[in-house]
Amino acid sequence: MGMKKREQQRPHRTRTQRKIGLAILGARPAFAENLHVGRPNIGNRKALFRRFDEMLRRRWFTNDGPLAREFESRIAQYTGVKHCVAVCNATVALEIAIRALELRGEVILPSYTFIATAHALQWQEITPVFADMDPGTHNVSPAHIERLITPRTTGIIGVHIWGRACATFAIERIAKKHKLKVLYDAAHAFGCSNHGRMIGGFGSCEVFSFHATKFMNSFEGGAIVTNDEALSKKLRLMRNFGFSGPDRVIHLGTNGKMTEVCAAMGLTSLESIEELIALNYRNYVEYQNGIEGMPGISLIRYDAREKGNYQYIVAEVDPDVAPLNRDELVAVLQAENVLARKYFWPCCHRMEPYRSFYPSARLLLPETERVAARILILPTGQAISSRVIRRICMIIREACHSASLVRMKLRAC
Ligand code: T4K
Repeated sequence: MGMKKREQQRPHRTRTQRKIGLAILGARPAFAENLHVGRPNIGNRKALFRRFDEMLRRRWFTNDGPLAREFESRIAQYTGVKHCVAVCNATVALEIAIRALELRGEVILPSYTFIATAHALQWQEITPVFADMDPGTHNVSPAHIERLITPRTTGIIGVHIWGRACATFAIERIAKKHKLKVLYDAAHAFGCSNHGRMIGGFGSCEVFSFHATKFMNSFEGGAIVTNDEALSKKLRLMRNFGFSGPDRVIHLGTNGKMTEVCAAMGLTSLESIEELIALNYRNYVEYQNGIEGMPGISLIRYDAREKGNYQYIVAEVDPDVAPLNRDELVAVLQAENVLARKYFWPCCHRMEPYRSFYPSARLLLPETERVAARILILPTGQAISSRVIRRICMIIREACHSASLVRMKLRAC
């Protein structure tokens, strides 16, 4: 695009928007402290400390304790799924689920996901086969999945990126046709729905993450949810070394147990879930208003007919239209102590060991390559106020307005 056109597309500064100095151009950073993406939310502290006290009094800290059991039954109830197996984190949960489903050979998954999804396969010497995304949803493309199926394929892992459900019906149709198993990485999707049904009940099982950076956290933690009773029993055994009772091991297993401290935090977070979602939604709308009208910059949309958790503020920066590209905006924001992130860049196929295994994978993943270079994640959650969001949006607007200066400065650096 020509320089003149770019200049015309500069965002207009209205009379009420005063000019602000930019740290990248030498002004003082807008924020004295770092603003993180993924700053943990904290529920009712009194309730949390009460749970810690009870736990200390009981001297029962892990191994299927009462808090972990209560957490499991609350998660099952909340998602409307019959069985929940709480696990120490979602990565181990994925590893256990993959093994319990007896996946082998090749498993198809998106490259546009957190590295844990791929590692959980490779860790067990299963070949992850990366499929391209649908750029409209950022989720894996079912059409591409079907093209990647070989006689060695045993399963598909769909990932509900940003809490927007992947094309479960299409994926499950393909799986049925080719006799494959389906597991969903729902690390982003706790509290979200798909066609009016809570995520958790799709595929053979689904895995949630309750990591500290997730809007609903248990410090570290995860859960596998399923409506399949036999599978839930197997998962439970595998999570605890295969013990079926004292001194009796009947299955191969690992240590994937959730501790009582984590369950206490999880239960307390769960009690605040509606508040946290409402807060995330308010933040999302505030960002939406602040970013509106900026050429080439938009927030991804969530389907208002579905339940969402709005835990990620995902901006897409079109480098052909926006005055600054994604990487330039990240540099501008970081100078102001806004630690915006580029999730999921580089995508899995560009990270080791996959990068060495499949040096030309990018040729098969054009949409993933294109979209991953445009995504910018902004801070949200309890740690961020409306005033802070307005300021972040003003910084972006001002940087776009002074794009040539900013670019010159960045080049000089
Ligand atoms: N599948 C998907 C699709 C996932 O997104 C994830 C995790 C998983 C599977 C695996 O789930 P877990 O096994 O973790 O349960 C972070 C999280 O560590 C990771 O859980 C999450 N996805 C991913 C999207 O984000 P990093 O590498 O960005 O983490 P880090 O250390 O850079 O932290 C992110 C930001 O949060 C930083 O700016 C600092 C801030 N932070 C972090 C922690 C831990 C805090 O302010 N306080 C904290 O306590 O992966």
